[in-house]
Amino acid sequence: MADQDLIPFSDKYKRIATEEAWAPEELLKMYADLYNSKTYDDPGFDSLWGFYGSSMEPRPATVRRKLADLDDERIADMDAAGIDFAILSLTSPGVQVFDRDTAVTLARDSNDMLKEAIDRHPDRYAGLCAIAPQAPELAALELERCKNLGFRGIINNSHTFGEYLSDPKFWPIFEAAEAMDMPIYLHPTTPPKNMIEPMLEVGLDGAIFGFGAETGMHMLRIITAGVFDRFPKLQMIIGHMGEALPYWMYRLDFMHNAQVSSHRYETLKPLQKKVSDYLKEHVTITSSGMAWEPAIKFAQQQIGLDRVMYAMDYPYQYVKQEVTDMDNMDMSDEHKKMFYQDVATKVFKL
Ligand code: 1DF
Ligand code: MN
Repeated sequence: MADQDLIPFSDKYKRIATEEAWAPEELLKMYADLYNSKTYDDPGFDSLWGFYGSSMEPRPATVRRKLADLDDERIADMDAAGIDFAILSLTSPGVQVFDRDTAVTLARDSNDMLKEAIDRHPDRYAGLCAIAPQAPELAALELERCKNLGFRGIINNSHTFGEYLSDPKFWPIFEAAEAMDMPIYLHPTTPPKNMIEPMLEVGLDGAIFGFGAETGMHMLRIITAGVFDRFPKLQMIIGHMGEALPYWMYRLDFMHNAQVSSHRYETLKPLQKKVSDYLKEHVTITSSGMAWEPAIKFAQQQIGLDRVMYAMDYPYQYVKQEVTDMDNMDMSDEHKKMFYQDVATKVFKL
């Protein structure tokens, strides 16, 4: 690679990338096997890993290779893009498509592998703890183990078999996350079977749109279920500029109040605060896959400068030009440092 292709490290801030995916080789093989077995009825999984798991097109083949590498290629890519530090998390759907026992074991093994990589590159990586929501009480125990291993938060790849963390059966996970002061990154996956069809039939189920629609709804379900009233110290993170929620805040507040006060739904209950207040007080947003100055500034203005941070979404969106675009934002160095470094340092206690 020619030198002029390298983006130099900045002396004004450390660039910390906060939604960076990895996967053990064995997990990639398990995804391919699960797809080929035709025993798992999940069109979203088939759409995602039927493609990324085996396609020989350049993009999926490169993604597979980069996902499994935690050493030379990944560090070289970070160096070339001027990324100082990466928060690594198990790629979507993580362990959330396997039976309970398999998922619990896989989460634990992948956390151990990630810990070893962090120990090899402690100045470049930190990690998020993978959990199996299929076993909420065991997930809470794994969190405690992860905390002791130095993990900085939790990765959850949205729904598990069409079930959402708004269901109280998952709340031991929130309880443990709050008690251990570990933020939960709610990362997308493809929508569940009963949501995906109108998107899938026209190719809109994945990262182009379906991911965001499903994950934004998941975050809303967590808010409207009263999770943050029950766990007032809980902190969460969502990518892709907040999965569109910042742009919706006005209408969310108006309509939530309108429906609750007219008792329209048994399931939509009064909350202590406005929907938008929970976003401002409990959610940090990352720029993963959305290196777009107007959206970043809007979120900084509406959610808070201390709640918007940088992410690249490696290896799915490894575009060095994005870092240059972010460097060139019409924004003070102080605020750029918050975006690239300070918010992540605080959220993940780096
Ligand atoms: C894609 C994008 C796939 C993201 C991902 O995990 C993912 C993609 C399987 O481009 O298909 O995490 N993303 O976060 O935008
Ligand atoms: Mn991602």
